[in-house]
Amino acid sequence: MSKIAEVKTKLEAGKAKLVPGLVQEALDEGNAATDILQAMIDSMGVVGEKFSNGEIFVPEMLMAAKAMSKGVDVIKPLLTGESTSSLGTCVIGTVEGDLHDIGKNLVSMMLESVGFKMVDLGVDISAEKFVNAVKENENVTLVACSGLLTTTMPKMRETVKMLKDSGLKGFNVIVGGAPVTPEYAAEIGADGFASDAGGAAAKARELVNA
Ligand code: B1M
Repeated sequence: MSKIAEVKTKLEAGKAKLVPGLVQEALDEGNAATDILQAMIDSMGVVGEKFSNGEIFVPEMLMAAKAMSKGVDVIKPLLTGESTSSLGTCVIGTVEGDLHDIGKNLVSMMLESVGFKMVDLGVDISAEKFVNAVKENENVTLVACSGLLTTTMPKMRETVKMLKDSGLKGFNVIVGGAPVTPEYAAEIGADGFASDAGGAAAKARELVNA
């Protein structure tokens, strides 16, 4: 079995203690960090399918999530690098009612790598908290809202609306997450949408430099 395949198997089994070592071994074998990351993202898809099929339950999903986070820690320095530009401050968070943070963390990592100073509010963030963070931090040029649950998409709408109605200026709002579509992003008044972390960094740079 290839090292990447081993990473996938152990991640899907939620082996958080084994995954970081296997990720390091996969790197040592010459695999690209981006390929290992993609393999781990694919594995989370497999975990999601197993959950949908009733083969696993929330605790197993949680263990897989922990294993993924530990694996990402190993490759993070290779993916981010040193940014020299400054695109201002980005406030990022997962919307209210939603506890998923792996995608949000990847987006945060990529935004940092293209030159944003990141203020990560975490998960389950109300619209009001997003607005307060824009008020409390200097030079906020971007607000990034992540959401993974269809049930909390109305909270994303509420967040974008409250940010736009706040009277605060100088920033764009970008949204994303598995159930979010470009059409939905436009409908709720977001300035940008991306389907993955790399796309979020590209879109953010485009918005801020416009
Ligand atoms: Co949850 N969960 N979960 N879960 N979970 C999903 C999302 C689900 C699709 C699983 C399924 O049913 N197949 C489903 C949602 C269905 C729906 O609403 N459409 C689901 C459910 C139902 C639930 C619970 C309700 C289960 C329950 O309790 N009965 C519950 C809700 C809790 C809550 O949030 N209130 C729940 C709980 C959990 C755990 C806590 C156990 C755990 C999360 C732990 C954590 O994040 N620390 C968990 C996990 C791990 C998953 C799956 C398996 C994996 C999510 C993940 O990390 N993917 C997920 C199934 C799946 O995704 N197929 C599932 C990897 C990650 C890299 O991808 O987050 O999509 P993702 O991020 C991507 C893009 O979406 C995008 O970029 C990233 C990659 O480059 N992106 C952005 C994300 N944010 C962006 C922002 C941007 C731009 C792009 O701009 C700002």
